[in-house]
Amino acid sequence: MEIKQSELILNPDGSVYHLNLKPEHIAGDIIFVGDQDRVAKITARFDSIDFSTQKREFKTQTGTFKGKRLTVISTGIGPDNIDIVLNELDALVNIDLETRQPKKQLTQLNIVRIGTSGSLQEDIPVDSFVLSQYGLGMDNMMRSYFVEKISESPLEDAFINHTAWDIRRGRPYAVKCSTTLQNRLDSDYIHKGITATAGGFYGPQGRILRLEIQDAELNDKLDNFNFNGYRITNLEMETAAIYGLSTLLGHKALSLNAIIANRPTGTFSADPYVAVEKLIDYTLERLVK
Ligand code: R1P
Repeated sequence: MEIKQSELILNPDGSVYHLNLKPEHIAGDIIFVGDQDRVAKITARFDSIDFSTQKREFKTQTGTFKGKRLTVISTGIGPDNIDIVLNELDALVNIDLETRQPKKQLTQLNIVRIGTSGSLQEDIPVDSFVLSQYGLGMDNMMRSYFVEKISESPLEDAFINHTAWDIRRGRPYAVKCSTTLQNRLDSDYIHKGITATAGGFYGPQGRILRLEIQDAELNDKLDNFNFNGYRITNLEMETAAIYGLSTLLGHKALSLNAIIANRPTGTFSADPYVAVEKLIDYTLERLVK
């Protein structure tokens, strides 16, 4: 069935609506960052850049690093943007944009997020790195899809019981990372665990400024949650949605975060850019290994 113009919107030049990309503009290995300024920080290390574009918060550059073709794209902030970025990237490889038909032969992308995040554990200090073995979405974005086909319901149930989760906030969803990418990008000194993903920065992440929040104890409950030895290491805004949509669409995804804040101790990195730069170097070297 042909996908209608209103459902898969293309720009006059044939590129996908928000990302302004055509199929030839992207590599099979894609790095996601939140901040659009982080894109150039990564591609400054490249041998060459052969494509650049930007629309709104979605900046893309494709080039080669040590001979490997890589695309870097900024997703902006939050799971709503992940819905746009992943659906449009998938359309670039898995939908014939001329005939508007899904392809029979599907292409699998490798997606690695290089993000920043707040730690929920005292022993995961600022300037350390976290690899997300699971994304735990408290943001509901994936509930528009059948995420339960691929999500980890025992983990979700344990989390709901532990936090006395108010179901009016929607059922949290838990999705595992790609173990293939984990094996490529892991190392002993990287902290590992569950990354909780919130749909906002203040109330949804337990920050109280002037408004009362629905569960002021939520961060403490996240901090002491344990599921079969897995604890919640950190809290940010994209990982669960990336894992959910990538897995449903048949792509591989892994999220790495530089810890720039420690919520239990109330500390913030003296220079968050240094940790991000180190994580960029680490990730690029592992991707070309
Ligand atoms: C909030 O300040 C933003 O920073 C974190 C959060 O997930 C959110 O996107 O990640 P990035 O630095 O990758 O954007």
